[in-house]
Amino acid sequence: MTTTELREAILAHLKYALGTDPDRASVTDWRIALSYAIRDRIVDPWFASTQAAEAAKGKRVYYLSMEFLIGRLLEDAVVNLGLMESASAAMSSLGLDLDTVLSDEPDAALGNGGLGRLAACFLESLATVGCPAYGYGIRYEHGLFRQSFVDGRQVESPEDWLRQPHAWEFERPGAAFEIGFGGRVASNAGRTEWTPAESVVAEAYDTPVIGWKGRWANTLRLWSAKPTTFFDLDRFNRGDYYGAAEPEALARTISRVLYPDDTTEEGKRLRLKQEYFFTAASLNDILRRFLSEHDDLRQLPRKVAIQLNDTHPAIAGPELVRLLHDVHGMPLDEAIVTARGCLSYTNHTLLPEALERWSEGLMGSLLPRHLSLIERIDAAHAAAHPDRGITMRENGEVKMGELAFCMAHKVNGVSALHTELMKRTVFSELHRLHPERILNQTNGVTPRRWVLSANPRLSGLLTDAIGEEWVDDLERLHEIEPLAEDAGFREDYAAAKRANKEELASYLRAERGVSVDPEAMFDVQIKRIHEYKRQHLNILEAIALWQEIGDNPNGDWTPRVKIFGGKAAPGYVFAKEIIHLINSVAQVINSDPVTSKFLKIDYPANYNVSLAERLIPASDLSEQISTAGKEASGTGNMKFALNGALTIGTLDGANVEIRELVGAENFFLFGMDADEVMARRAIDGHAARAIEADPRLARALDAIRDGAFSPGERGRFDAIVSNLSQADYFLVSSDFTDYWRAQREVDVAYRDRTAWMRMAILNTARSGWFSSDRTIRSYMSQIWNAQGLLADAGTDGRDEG
Ligand code: GL5
Repeated sequence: MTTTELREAILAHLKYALGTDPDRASVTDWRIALSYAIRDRIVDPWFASTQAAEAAKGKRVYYLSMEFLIGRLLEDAVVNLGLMESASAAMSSLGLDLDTVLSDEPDAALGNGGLGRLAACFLESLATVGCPAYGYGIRYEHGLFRQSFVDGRQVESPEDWLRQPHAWEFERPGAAFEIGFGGRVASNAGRTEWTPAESVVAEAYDTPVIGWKGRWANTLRLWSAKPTTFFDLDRFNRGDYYGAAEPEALARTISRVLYPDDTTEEGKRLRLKQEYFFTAASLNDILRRFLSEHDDLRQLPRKVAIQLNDTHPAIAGPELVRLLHDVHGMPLDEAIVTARGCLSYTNHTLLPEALERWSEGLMGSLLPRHLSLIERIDAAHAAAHPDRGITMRENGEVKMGELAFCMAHKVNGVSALHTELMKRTVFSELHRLHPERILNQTNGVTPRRWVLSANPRLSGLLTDAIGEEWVDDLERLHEIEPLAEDAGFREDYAAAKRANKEELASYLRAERGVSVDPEAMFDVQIKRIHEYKRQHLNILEAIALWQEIGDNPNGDWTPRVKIFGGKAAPGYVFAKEIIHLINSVAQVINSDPVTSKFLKIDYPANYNVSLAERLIPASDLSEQISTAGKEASGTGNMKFALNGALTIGTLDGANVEIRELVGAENFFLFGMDADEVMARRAIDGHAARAIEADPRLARALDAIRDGAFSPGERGRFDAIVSNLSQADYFLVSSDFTDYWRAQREVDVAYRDRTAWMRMAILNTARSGWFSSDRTIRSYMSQIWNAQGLLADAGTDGRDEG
C-alpha cells in the first residue's frame, strides 16, 4: 500500500465513518481513522485464512482464556502488515506524528498479568505460524482497574477502554447463544434434561489477529453478556423505571468487570458465572462449527483441540460431556472419552490459594447438571483406579485443578522447573496414575511486539547485522553472538540502549517530574505485586544501600535508578502495604541531597503493557527475585533478556532456563533453590536467625520500624517488619544476604561497560528460544496435533512503495 493510498483511506474514514473533517479532527479521530484504514487491510487476509481453514477441514485450535492482555492493537497491526513507513509518512503528510497517534490508543487490559499476556502472545504467534485458531474469552466492559497513588497508597478506579469506539472489533449479533444458570434437572424418556431458572445471551465480538507479514489471520472471539429481554415494559408502564432496567443490568454484570485477581483467592458466585458463561458459549460455537463441516461427533478429537488456559475454563470438561451426552445423545462413557480427546489444560501456578475450588453448594445451585456430571466423572475415575482413593471433590468442594487434569489428555506446566514441581507436589498422585499426561511447554513471548515494535533501535541493529529473518525465526539471533567481540557492534548496541534510556528519562521527567541520569544503571522490577515476587526484598536492599551510601557519601558508588511497576489485587492488603512502603521509601531517598546522586527510586503508577514496552528496552538490570519454587515461569524475564538487560534472579521458573541458555557468567544468581527453600522453611526461627546474622538487614528493618520512612507514624509498616522478622514464609530475610552480595557484583560489573555490553549482547543472542513461535509450534506437535496452513493462505499486505 502506498503512502498516498493510505492517506486517502484515512481521509475517507475520517469523513465517512467518523463524520468529521481534518480541521476539526482530534488525535483520537485521526487514530480511529488510521485504525479503520489499517483494519481494511487485514480483512482480506483474514477472510482468506478463514476460507483456507474451511477448505482444509483440518484441525482447529481453540484457546479458552478468561484473560487476554492484548494492550494496544494499532501498532501491532501496522508492524505485522509491514506498513510502518507508509503509516508514518501518511500521518506526517497530514501534519501528525505517528507515535503520538499510536500512543493515543487505550490499552485493552482484559487480563491481570502474565497469564493474560501469554494468551495475547500466543494468539499473535498462532497467526504468525499459520495455525487455524480461535481465542475465546470475555469482552469485559471494564478491564483491569486503573491504579493511582494517593499519599503513596494504591487507589483503584474503573478503567474505561470502551468509552471511545473500539476500532478493531466486529459485533456479531448473529453469533449468540443462550446460557443458563440454576434451575432443575429431570429425566425424560431416558434423557437428562436441565431446565435453567435464568439465562443470559452471550453475543460474539470478533477481533482479527494478524500474524507477521500479514500471511495469516485468526479470530479473537469475545463474548458479551446481554439480557434475553432488554426491558420489562410492564414494570416501566407502572412507573418502576429502575425495576424495568433490572434484567438488563443483571445480565450485563457478567461481562462488566475483569476479576481483579491474580493468584489470590477471591470472589465466588459472579466469578463462577463468568467462567461458565464464556466456556459454554465457546463450546456451543465450537460444536456448531464442527457440525457445519462434519456429522460424526465421535470425530471431534480429530478436528478440535481445546486448550484450557488455567482452571478458569475447567467447567469445559463437564459442559462438553453434557453437550455430547444430554444434548446429542452420545453414551456417557464415550462422551467423557471424546471430551478428553479434545481438551488439554495448562497449569500456571502452584500457589494453593490460586488453585480454584468451588463449594458443591454453589456449584449445585448455579450448575446443577454439571455437579452431577462431575460426580459421575469422579466415580468413573475412582472406579478405574480403585486402590488410589483420588477424588476431585474434598470437604464439600470441587477441586478444579483435579477436574481439569482428569478431563484433559495432556496437562502442561509452563517452565521445566514448574513442570517438575507439578509432578512432585500438587499433581503427584494423579501423575503416578497417568505418567504420560504431564509435559512441559516453557512459555515464550512474541518478538514482533517485544523486540521489533518495542525496541526499534535494537531491531534496526539486528536487521542490519543479520537480515530481517530473526523476526519470525528468533533463534537466528545466535548469529550475532560473534559480534559481542566486535567493538564497533558493541558501541552501536550500547548507543541504542543509551538512546532508549534517554527516551525513558525524558518520559519520566515529562510525565512524573522525576529527573534521572541515563548514565546510571536502570534497575527494573515490573510485575504484579505479590509477596512471593518479593518487591520488599528489593526495597530492603535499597534501604540498606542508602544507609551505606549515607555512611560513606564520598565512596565510589555505582549510580542506580530503581524502577518499580505493578498493581496489587484490591483485596490483597499485604501487597498494598508493600506498595505503600516502596513509595514512602522513594520519597525519603529521592529527597536526600547526599545520596540521591547515587540512588533514586521511581514507581510510575498504573503499570500496563504500554509502559512495559517503554521500560524493558531501557533497562540494564532485570529483577527476577521470587522465592524459588513459586513463580511458575515468568515471561517478563524473557522480554528483558531479549532486550539486553542482565538478570539478577533466583533459580525459579524460566529463570533456570534463561540462565542455562545465556550462560551462568551472564546472569547474576543468588538465593536458595526450591529444595533449600522447603528445607529452610522447616527450621524454627529462620527469619530471626537471618536478621541476627546480617547487621545490614537488621539496620534496614530498624529504620522502617523506627519511622524513617513514616515520619510521625512509627508503626506504619509494622505488619511488614513483623512478618519479615517472624513467619517470613517467602524467606525474604533468609535470602537478603546473598541478594546483597549479588547486587554488589552487579555494581562492579556495570562499571566495566565493555564487559557489560558483551554480556548484554550475549543475552540477546542466546534468548531466541523464548519466542512464543517456538512455544506454539511445540503445543501444535506435542499437544494439539495441529498443522499450520501457511502456504494456502492470504496475501502479503506489505509496503509496495
Ligand atoms: C502466571 C504465573 O504466575 C507466571 O509465572 C507465568 O509466567 C504466567 C504464564 O504462564 O502465569 N499465573 C498466573 O495466574 N498469572 C501469571 O502470571 O497471572
